[in-house]
Amino acid sequence: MTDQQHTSTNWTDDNLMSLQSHILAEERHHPSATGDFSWILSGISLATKTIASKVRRARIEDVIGEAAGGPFGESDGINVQGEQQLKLDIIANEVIKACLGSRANIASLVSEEDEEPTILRSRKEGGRYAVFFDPLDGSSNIDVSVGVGTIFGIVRLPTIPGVRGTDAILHEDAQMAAAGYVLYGSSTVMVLTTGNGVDMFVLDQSIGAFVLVKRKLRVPASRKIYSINEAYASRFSEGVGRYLDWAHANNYSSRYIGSMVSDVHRTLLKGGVFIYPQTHDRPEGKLRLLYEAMPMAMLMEQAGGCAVTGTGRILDVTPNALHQRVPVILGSSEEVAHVQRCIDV
Ligand code: AHM
Ligand code: MG
Repeated sequence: MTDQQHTSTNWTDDNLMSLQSHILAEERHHPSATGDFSWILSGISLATKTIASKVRRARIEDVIGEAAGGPFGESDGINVQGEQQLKLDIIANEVIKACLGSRANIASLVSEEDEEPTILRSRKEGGRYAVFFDPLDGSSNIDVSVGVGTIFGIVRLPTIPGVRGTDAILHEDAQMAAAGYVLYGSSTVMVLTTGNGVDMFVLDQSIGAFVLVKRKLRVPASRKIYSINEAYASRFSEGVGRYLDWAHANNYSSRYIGSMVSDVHRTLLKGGVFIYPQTHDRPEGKLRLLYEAMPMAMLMEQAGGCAVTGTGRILDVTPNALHQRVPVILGSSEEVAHVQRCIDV
């Protein structure tokens, strides 16, 4: 092989690359890297592999259905949003907390299933990050075997004296450093960004590892697909109504699974726009800012797409509560622009 051939070859494209080796390789490009991400992501990898196996065995192990109090912990079966928890929601939450609790650099965990953050350690004790997660998004679809997922965001906490706990998590200087989701679908897929593009991994069950299948994923700039729960049309704003009229007149297709991870995954790979807007009865929308909207927004922007609330970028929203909700419009840049144009009229 000539020198020319040697330097132009991207060796890793042909080689088997696990999530772990990928993160270590990425960190080598940053001389100041401390190994923080590899440590946290190995915990997320372990947790999501465990959840994947539980999701696949849910019916066999009889963990489909609603949670009650008792054997599944302190919960009375209703979460902080007032929503009925399913047994698997609680199991997935416990698995993630068990896998991340001992990671020395995590200060706190924020979960959809817990009213308060789990504070693990202070900054003096090494806690520099918060991890936000929705342990099992779309779990109401589990009993019909539709794809569900775990969404996560890793947030670098501000170093301001006296700012700790929930105040640090909600502080405007808290920075989303990494985000991703794991889709438990016909295959188990992890989509991840650490701020340097978006990479996709598939869980190879035979070796028990997430394997890199696609690096630097780009969302197509346009595609005539919208994804929205159109049954709520009479409760949408005029702007969203105008967009739907425009989309109908322009031969768009509709695709809505009702499981955010699946809908966003399709949008990322095929293009289009995913919309969960505010409705008259839910003026803030349904999806939660910290552990649903923000991680998906970071992924979409890193893949070249857009993610907005209708009044600005999702990533520019300063949170005011752990379980705050926001309207979500995300996907291909041109498709998001069409929605925005109709809202702005
Ligand atoms: P969950 O976190 O309670 O599972 O709710 C979030 C889910 C999303 O996955 C999905 O996009 C949305 O709720 C569907 O809501 P709707 O049934 O109102 O269309
Ligand atoms: Mg959710």
